Amino acid sequence: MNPTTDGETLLYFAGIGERTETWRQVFQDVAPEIIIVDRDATPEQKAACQYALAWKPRPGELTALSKLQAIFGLGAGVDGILADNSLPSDVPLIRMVESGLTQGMVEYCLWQVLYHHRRFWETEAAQRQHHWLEQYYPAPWDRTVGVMGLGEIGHAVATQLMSFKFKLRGWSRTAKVIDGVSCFVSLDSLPAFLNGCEIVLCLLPLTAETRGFLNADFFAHLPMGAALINAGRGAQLNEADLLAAMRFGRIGSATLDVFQTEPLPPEHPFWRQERLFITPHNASFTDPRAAAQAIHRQISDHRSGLPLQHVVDRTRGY
Ligand code: NDP
Ligand code: OXD
Repeated sequence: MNPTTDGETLLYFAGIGERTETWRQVFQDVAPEIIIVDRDATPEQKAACQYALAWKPRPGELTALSKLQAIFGLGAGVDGILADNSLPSDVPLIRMVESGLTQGMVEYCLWQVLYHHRRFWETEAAQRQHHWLEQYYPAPWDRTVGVMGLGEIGHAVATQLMSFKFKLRGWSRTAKVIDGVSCFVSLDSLPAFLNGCEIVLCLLPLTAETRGFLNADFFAHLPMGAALINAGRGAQLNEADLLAAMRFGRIGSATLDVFQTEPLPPEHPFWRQERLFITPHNASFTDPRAAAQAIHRQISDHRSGLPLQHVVDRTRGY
């Protein structure tokens, strides 16, 4: 059901179709004054929307919203929204920052770092053979783990890994100081960051600079047998280069949550690659209730003349 438009706060939902009702319900509970307008609304109803909530809008979809004052991304990554070349350039785009999304990523990264650190697939395979495997692994303080991206999520992940006493490195575009993490900055320091990095986690946004950047050159800086965990975006990875690096043993094991094509097609060679672990882009989710609360706060602030938070810098791309 779409609303009348007089004097109301209207939020256009350009998200994932089957979830519209969930979001409508959540907004009704959390912020009843914000009315969800969906794709089936009339052109007049759409034109009256002051705000939009989007994940991968259809090209041109948001240009119909002539009164738009801000676009909220449904996720932390806004590449699916920026992919629309007709996106109004003067409307602020806000990425999702909410504690449930961050916490899910922390859980996922911790799980996967420990999985590769302890090579748990070996004990799983041994169990299937009824074999009592003698397995040895280094102490975490002898294991170097690198976190690429030290933003909202990368910083939280690095902090959690620190409590497990790994030798931690971090890499970002601008300089950071994080207690217990050796921080590296920009492309110039990438070789030094990767040199000796046994487990590397990619938590970068997809931008012009990061597209295709997990490639043969990148892998060549890692020690033999390194583990790669990519929960950033699939387009950051050169998939053929990863398969070659795994055949050659440069990459000993990998976990991928994100792919060039999602869902990953059944015939994709990744499904058959040994020691390559796949999760279906579910490292974390935006929690609708927490997100509705965050958007409600932002809209209230915006309406009172306060600045919006987490606005994407369109020139940087994140
Ligand atoms: P932030 O914007 O808070 O952080 C991004 C980090 O990446 C920053 O530290 C930034 O550096 C760094 N960065 C960006 N570009 C470069 C570059 N060219 N070189 C080096 N460092 C760079 O984003 P979030 O932490 O909230 O999210 C990160 C990404 O995680 C999202 O964009 C999304 O793609 C992915 N994600 C995936 C999910 C999943 O389920 N798989 C769920 C949630 C997020 P600086 O600090 O210097 O600006
Ligand atoms: C995100 C995601 O960017 O879920 O939030 O991928």
